[in-house]
Amino acid sequence: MSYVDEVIESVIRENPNEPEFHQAIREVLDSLRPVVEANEQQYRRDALLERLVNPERQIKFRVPWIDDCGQVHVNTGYRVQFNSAIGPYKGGLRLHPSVNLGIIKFLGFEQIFKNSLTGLPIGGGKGGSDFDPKGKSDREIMAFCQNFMSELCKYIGADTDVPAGDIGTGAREIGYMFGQYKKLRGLFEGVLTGKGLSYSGSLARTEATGYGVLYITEEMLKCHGEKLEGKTIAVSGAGNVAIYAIEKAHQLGCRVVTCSDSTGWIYDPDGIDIDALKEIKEVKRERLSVYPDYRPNAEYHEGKGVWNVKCDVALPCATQNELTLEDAKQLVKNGVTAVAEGANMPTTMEATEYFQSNGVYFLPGKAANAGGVATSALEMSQNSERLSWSFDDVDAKLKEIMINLYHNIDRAAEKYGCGGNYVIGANIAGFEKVVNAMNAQGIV
Ligand code: NDP
Ligand code: 2IT
Repeated sequence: MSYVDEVIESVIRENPNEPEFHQAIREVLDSLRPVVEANEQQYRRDALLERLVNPERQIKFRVPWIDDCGQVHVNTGYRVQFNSAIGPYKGGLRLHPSVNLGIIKFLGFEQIFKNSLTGLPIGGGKGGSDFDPKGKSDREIMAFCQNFMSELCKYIGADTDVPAGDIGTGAREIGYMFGQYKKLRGLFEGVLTGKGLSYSGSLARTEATGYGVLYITEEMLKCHGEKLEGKTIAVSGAGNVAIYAIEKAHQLGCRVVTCSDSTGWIYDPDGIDIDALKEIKEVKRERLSVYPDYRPNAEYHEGKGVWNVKCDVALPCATQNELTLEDAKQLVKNGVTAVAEGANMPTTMEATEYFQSNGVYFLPGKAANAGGVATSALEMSQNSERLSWSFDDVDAKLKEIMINLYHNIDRAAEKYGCGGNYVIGANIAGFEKVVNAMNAQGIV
């Protein structure tokens, strides 16, 4: 059996009941086959792949907190410190009832390669909790965040591990966590990114993931002789990534006709009204069902459905495995030409393969959504030098990073005879830098 297959099998055997983690491992290792085969003897001797697929450390802890009625609840907190070969662990904190160790491990594993692709010195990590922020009061959110940080603060630090936002963790949660870290550790340092601007956050971090998705998609289309301008786009999600992907798409002359949340989706033939969407989601924290109150021409539908709408470009920006083979077939039938993953692993493996074999340009999340963590690394730089850069400076750096990233994965795919396959290109390019650093640092 090949070394890659042996390692995939051992991961499945040793980590049962973690399907998302298996999926991420399989996708990455499958595409690393040409590199692994070329170095098989050395990699086997050094147990390189075993070291890559096993987190350096995984922390699991109890998070008790008190609700507004005086009832105590207990959630589970996680931080998986996956790989620090190229820098301090870096990656978001997900707060969602679906969170379990396998989901955090899949996200942490992906983060290693994504962070490597940014070209910046950040290792891979991820954390979160099965706490559900929906419907909670501000005080309850604060109580949870403070108790979560009371334990997490023992394991993180500006030069050790720097968490940030992800699903369910936005500026409000980061603020409460930062306050608690500072109180317990007595340190005002860049221990979290996505901080508010009044306490050393970075301009453009809020926008970065969504903007980055559009910058890289524009560059990819340009290199294939096509223009992004004028395209009709379907977006899923209505959170941080989706909102700023829609905003940038409109700035670049596209029309985004859909968005969604976990209860339903919107079709707005005139283009999603970004001010209304921000008001609903960022200010009032409401469901999308109220969107037609702002835009009488728009339709609200319960359940799933954004991928049935005719579009040129699809940007899944909600969650893992939200775009299935059936959805991919419908999108191809409707003439989609490009798909870029704003979320982490939103496209199932079968759907990805269907896009690729039907000539759709496909950018995987670890490339397409890397602008968020890249800008987090820029926030770390600003914190280290105790300076704040202008919005335009950060945005220009973000754009440059996304353009370089595209060319880097494009070259890697070409080098291994898989031109245009950005899944392979991203995995190989991300892997090469991490392996180089792991080899240089010995068996640790
Ligand atoms: P938010 O919490 O801001 O928004 C998430 C959106 O996705 C919401 O509209 C939410 O709907 C929807 N959603 C979440 N879970 C589900 C689910 N199980 N089924 C259906 N819809 C769901 O998160 P982000 O925008 O920050 O994150 C979105 C994706 O992007 C995630 O995959 C995340 O890992 C990834 N990502 C985020 C980055 C960042 O900087 N924030 C950077 C790179 C990737 P509802 O509100 O109803 O739950
Ligand atoms: O998935 C991701 O890249 C994020 N949630 C952002 C991580 C970060 O550290 O900014």
